[in-house]
Amino acid sequence: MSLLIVFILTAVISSYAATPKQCFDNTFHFGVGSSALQTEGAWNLSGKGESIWDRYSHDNQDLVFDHTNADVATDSYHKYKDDIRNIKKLGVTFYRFSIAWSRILPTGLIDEINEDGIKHYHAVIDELLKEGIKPMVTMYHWDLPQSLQELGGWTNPIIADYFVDYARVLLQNFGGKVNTWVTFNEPYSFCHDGYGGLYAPGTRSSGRHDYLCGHNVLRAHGMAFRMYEKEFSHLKASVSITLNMSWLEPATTSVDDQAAAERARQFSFGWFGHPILSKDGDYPPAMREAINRNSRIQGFNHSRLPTFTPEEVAMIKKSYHFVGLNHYTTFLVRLILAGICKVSKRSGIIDTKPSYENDVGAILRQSPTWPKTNSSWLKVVPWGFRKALNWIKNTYNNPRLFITENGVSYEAGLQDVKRVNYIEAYLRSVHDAIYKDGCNVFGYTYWSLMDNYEWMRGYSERFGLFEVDYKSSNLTRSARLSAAFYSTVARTKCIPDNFNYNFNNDTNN
Ligand code: GBH
Repeated sequence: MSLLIVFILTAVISSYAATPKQCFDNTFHFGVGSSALQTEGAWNLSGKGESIWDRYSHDNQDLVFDHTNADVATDSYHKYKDDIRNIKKLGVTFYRFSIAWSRILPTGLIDEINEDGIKHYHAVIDELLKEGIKPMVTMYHWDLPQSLQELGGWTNPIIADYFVDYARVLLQNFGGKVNTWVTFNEPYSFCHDGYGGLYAPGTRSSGRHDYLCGHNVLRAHGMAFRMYEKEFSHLKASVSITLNMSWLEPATTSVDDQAAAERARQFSFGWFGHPILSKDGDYPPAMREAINRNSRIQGFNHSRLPTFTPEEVAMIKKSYHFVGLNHYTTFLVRLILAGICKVSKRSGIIDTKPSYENDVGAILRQSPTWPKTNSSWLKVVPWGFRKALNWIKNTYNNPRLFITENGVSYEAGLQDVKRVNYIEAYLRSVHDAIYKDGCNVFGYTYWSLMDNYEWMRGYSERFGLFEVDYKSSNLTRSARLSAAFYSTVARTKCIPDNFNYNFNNDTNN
């Protein structure tokens, strides 16, 4: 009996020793991320204009889960030095954060530049550079100046010109110090959830406003990228866009569900990925066909999906130096023939209401066996990450990818073993995608540096490596166990096999 135990132990130990440690190349970057609205606070200080999230959270308290707003958030507008000290402690090499359009241009337009806003971001960037941390700056992380929303926001084509004006102001002022730029964070989310659903501005026009938004965001991105090439290429910066992709796995092996899953991928990542990354450009054919057909049946004279001119297709195609990817979770996809039905008065046949969901013709759910987190939409499915990376590799000829967000929310508490396990499992999946499958991934960003304002979920969901004590008057930040774990990864570029659960946990304010 005891011999047997010794034998098993030896086998287990030697199998551990035989597994090579998973390490990333020395050139692989590790960092952490955040966004302006979710952290800065100071929503109306020093000349900042109102954004759509300021307006929406003030006017619709009942829609925000804990009835909060981002007026103060983590007060990073004032506490950015503390934040940067924490980033420094992690030993990561870059910080991804966003600039608030309405802090630079309070009305959204360039006739009025807020010098205090410019000064503020210079101070943040200088502090990062002083500490040897590279800034990666997102130009737009959902916080549109409210005055532009009054013109229809992203549904009005003129906004693309205004965005280019804003992007130019950023490059003129910060281009000498920042060499990695992301034009947009997750257009899928702010167009579909924002214009098609309940996120700000909350127009709830699925299958119409969200497509208009996506169209103008693609134009704005392409135009900003070409403006960079023409006016700022001497800076030798990298300009990218961040797209999100949940892995979409067919719910069954049936041909219908396989096709529905691929169509759902084309409608989500492909909506923005195909125009920018594919050889032919323009919208994915599957998306064009479904929306044109449904629009016709529904009695529209024009497709609800707008059309690019050939010049626009060419301008948008290949408008990137690398692609940013946000990935969190996986869904199972099943075909639906008709979602919300009505009988068409014109044709008499069963018809669907105009909506994105009915255009996709698929229904998404998650397996009850997948581990839960503190976000209803986020289940722990590490293998989905590897599949998503491989799908992008195979669909778009292996573009250079930078993971701009990956992370998880759990309940408050510093002993966040579950978050450590999530990061470890997802990183192993990324490692397999790179070293076994040849995916071209060159960086990883944990979301988020610290707990912050989670949009419609207020402060109730916590994604941070650092915990924020919202009850303390100085919004104390404290390192979680996961901060220690991630710090080990960032410093050694290896996923530790035997993680030593110790970290210097002095808090600072
Ligand atoms: C990212 O979006 C954002 O870029 C980041 O700002 C955010 O903090 C982070 O995720 C964590 O949430 O409420 O069921 O309708 C991730 C994509 C899109 C996922 C909106 C949640 C709403 C799901 N998100 N979605 S639901």
